[in-house]
Amino acid sequence: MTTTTPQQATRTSTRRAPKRRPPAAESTASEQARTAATDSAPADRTATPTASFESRVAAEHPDTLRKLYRDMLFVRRFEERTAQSYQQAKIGGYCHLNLGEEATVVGLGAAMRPTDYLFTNYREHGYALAKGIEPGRVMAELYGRSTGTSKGWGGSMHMYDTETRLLGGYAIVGGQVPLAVGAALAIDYRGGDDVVVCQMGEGTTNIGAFHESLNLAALWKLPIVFLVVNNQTGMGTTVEKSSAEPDLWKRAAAYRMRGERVDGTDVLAVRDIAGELIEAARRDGQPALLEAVSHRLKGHSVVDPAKYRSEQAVSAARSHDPVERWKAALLSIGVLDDDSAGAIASSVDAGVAAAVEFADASPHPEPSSLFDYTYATPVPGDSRRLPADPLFTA
Ligand SMILES: Cc1ncc(C[n+]2csc(CCOP(=O)(O)OP(=O)(O)O)c2C)c(N)n1
Ligand SMILES: [Mg+2]
Repeated sequence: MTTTTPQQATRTSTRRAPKRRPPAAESTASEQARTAATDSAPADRTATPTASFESRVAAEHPDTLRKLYRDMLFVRRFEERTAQSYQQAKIGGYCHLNLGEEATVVGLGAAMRPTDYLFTNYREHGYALAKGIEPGRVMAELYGRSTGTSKGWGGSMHMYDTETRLLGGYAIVGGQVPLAVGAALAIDYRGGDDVVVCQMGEGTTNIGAFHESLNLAALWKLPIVFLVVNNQTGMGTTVEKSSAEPDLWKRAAAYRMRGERVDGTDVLAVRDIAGELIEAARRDGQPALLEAVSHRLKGHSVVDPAKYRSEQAVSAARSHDPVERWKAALLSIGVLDDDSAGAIASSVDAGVAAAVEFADASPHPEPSSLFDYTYATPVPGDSRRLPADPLFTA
């Protein structure tokens, strides 16, 4: 496809030419590839899977299949243990779990390079693990201990780790989206081929900043993939009750961006399409939106009994359990048997227990360090008043 789209025709060059890619005039091939990809119809891959589940599984090395199972089971058991520790008052504040979303979390992790950046919402423990942060440091952050990812001051919703490039953990719905676009802009300016992935829930697609961010990402051709985890519920509100267009992947079309929908309970499907979109962003600066459809197995947060959910919705969620589904698939093709499944479960349980032990044995942060990490650089006149301090000092 060589026709000039209105988008190309009106693109102005007030911005500095990105270092990462050759100037437009010299990049005919990549421009063509990008235009073709943008013009190709967005796809709902849940409706038309490209290949059968069996043939996709058969194409993988058994070790890969088992590792995906182990990683998903780790997230599952880690989150179950987190809920237990919360009930024991070892963890405070708000706490949201990835139960039911393990295939999306692990599939995405398998598609990203270690140097790619990840921004998430507050439901991020699994993503922190998938990005490669030591489980003990993740649990320690939940426990509010100084060995945690944010030195114990962030808690469940504010994990952050520059080494593995998890740039948060954001409690404000949509707060991460403009920041992620800013990171993608920084990559574009500096050069290099890293990509930003910005995870969010489906409720977030109705926040103004979502639209502003997609617009800029498309206009400036930034290396970013927006991952919308459609667990079909924002707190207690269904996607149909909150979104005029509940096919969220179609929203990409408003920005001439590639949009895809994938079964978020199918770890291989998530890994493959996320990988494709991430590589297109890396290669051509082509941003994309990926909607991963899954089910939230429990309430919005650990204290939510989710009484608003019908029995039908609960049993639908259970029947789409990604970890059980994957285990059954691997057992049926002989990649797992009872012994190997048991060995994986034992090693996962030991890993989670070690994380809890590490967290529990770690010290609480010193109150005097409360303000040390609020800003990256000193801010004149910033208040350092602790809760019990007088309002005014003489
Ligand atoms: C700006 C803003 N408005 C409202 C809230 C309260 N709130 C917290 S989570 C949430 C629902 C978000 O749902 P979704 O984006 O689908 O994410 P999920 O919890 O399903 O992962 C709301 C409304 C908030 N944190 N920030
Ligand atoms: Mg949701």
